[in-house]
Amino acid sequence: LQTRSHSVAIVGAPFSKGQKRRGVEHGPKAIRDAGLVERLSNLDYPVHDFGDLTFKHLEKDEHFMHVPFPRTVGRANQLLSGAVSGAVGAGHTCLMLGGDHSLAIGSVEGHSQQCPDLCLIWVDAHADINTPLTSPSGNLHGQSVSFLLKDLQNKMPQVPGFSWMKPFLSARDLVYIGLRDVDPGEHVILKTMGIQYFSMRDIDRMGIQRVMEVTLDHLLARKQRPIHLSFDIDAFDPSLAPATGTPVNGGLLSVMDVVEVNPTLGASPEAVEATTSLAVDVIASALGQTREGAHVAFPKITEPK
Ligand code: 4U7
Ligand code: MN
Ligand code: MN
Ligand code: MN
Repeated sequence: LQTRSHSVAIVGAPFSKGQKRRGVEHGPKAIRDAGLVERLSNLDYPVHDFGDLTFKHLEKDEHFMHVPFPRTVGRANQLLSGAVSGAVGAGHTCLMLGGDHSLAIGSVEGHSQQCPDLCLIWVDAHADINTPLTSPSGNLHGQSVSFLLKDLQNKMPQVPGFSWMKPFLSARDLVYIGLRDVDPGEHVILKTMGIQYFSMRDIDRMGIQRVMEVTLDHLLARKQRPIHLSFDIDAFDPSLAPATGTPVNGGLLSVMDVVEVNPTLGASPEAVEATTSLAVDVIASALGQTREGAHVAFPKITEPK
């Protein structure tokens, strides 16, 4: 019957310029409205909601090659980086609510300011590791990881808006879970860099329990270190739900992103609600909620008088 050693800081990032569909900027509000703070409080976490960041759209922001809004996305990530770094520096576990997945650039970068030895678990249907030169769409939410990896540095052009950061992550400090839609260029990158990944097919064959064991062994066997969990809601498959229960068991989860929740895309209010409550479920699971129930706040079995 312990009390939580960590508090959770919520950082909302209502930003959508890393891709072409609007609506994903409403993600933070939709996830909060699905009862996030109450769920975290029920898990006995002190919650510090830092509110939403305010992002500017830059007026003069020409495409870079076929990449839209590079400066706007770069600036947004610079702002987010500071917020995440501040929250982690203040001792919180940081929960970043997106917004589109380009925000992982600033979130992971800010985390690395405080924890240079972090490792990254990327749960997603997509690898988001296109460079601007391999990207079929140009969209930066499909390129986030390429901005983080040291090993890709000589394949990356100078994208305007990103001169504030340098890549810092090694390929061996990254594991993907849930891949089922990888572009040809991305596949070459994954293979040549020797990045560990588990596709949906691997999960079907190995089971999620084994996948998590191998993932954590790959990342933590040499030393214990902080985990950054970047969770794209489009990864969702019911079999993945338990995937996130594990990282926290060692108390290591340091920053979690929950991105790509777009409440304007649901076919009905029910479909939207199903998605947002899944988002809250996955956050609660990652922060230690178990299916047998939370049992941190019940001091003693009640006795008859
Ligand atoms: B998300 C894509 F081409 N790979 O690069 C691309 F299929 O953050 C999709 O994972 C990227 O949702 C998806 O545009 C980005 C495409
Ligand atoms: Mn995705
Ligand atoms: Mn993604
Ligand atoms: Mn998406």
